[in-house]
Amino acid sequence: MTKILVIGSAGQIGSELTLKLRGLYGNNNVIAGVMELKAAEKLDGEGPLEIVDVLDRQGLVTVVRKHGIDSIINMAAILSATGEKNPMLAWDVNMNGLINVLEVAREFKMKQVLVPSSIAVFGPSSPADHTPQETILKPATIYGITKVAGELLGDYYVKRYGLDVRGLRYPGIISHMTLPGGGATDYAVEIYYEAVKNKRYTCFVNKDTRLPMMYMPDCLKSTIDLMQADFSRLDHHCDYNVGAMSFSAGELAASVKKYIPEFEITYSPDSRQAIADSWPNSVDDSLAREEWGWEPDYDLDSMTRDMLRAIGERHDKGLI
Ligand code: AKB
Repeated sequence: MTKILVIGSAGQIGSELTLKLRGLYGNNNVIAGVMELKAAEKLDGEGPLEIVDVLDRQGLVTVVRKHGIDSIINMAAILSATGEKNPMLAWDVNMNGLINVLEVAREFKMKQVLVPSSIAVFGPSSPADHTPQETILKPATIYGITKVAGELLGDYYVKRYGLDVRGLRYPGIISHMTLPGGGATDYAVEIYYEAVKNKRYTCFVNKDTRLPMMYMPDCLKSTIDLMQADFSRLDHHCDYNVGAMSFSAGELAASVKKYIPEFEITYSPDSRQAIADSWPNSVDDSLAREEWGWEPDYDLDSMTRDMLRAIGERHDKGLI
């Protein structure tokens, strides 16, 4: 039986992925790696929990030995907006953290490493619509630079050491269990919370800003589908485009308004506008569809209904 360590288990994707994997592989076979214990409330009592700082290679080795870890999912990263505030921190966590994970995986001859990439690998000179898998990668953010380097590094470990490293380029991920932390796509989550709580939202990108987005159930599905794909069928390894939906901030607001007619939105773009403007409107994910059968389930309105239902229930219980 495989033993998976999820680093960044308290984060937006890590928290839900850890629970999903525990459902698939058994609670004791999925170890939650968190930076601090209090960040892991949602995972409490569900299975093993360890303090893992991706920058502490020796600490990582100790956890790997203790649990007989044979696969690592590295969700620890500094995202785009936070990265622009602290570029050296982004470089340190995203690059030195990744090298630690890859080196430990190599040393322990692990079965698999999964390292997410992002649409942030693209930049202003990449084609904006239906952005191809193979195209110009000249990102405008430090986060994007680390993600391009991370994809190349992962591919290098596949070729040079025969390590099974995989990754996919997440679009903006929308979810209601754990808030995202410091990305330029965070408005697409905030809007739902503010619509439920206050019936109004001031959006930090303008109405016409269009980005690729994905609902959490599809994010989990794409991640697990790629993890479980037959390695011999993969031509690419660390850089799969995965699309689900693409909408402007105005279209997102219109979708919310269908279910909360009194909802009002205003637009007040800040420094995150430039980051969003440097990313694609939509991506071409035909390779993921061909190589490992990728297919999303949610569109904008089905996601909106589910987000408003889930956040509304928590609001009614006084939990948010
Ligand atoms: C961010 O906004 O930085 C992330 C991403 C698209 O990778 N959500």
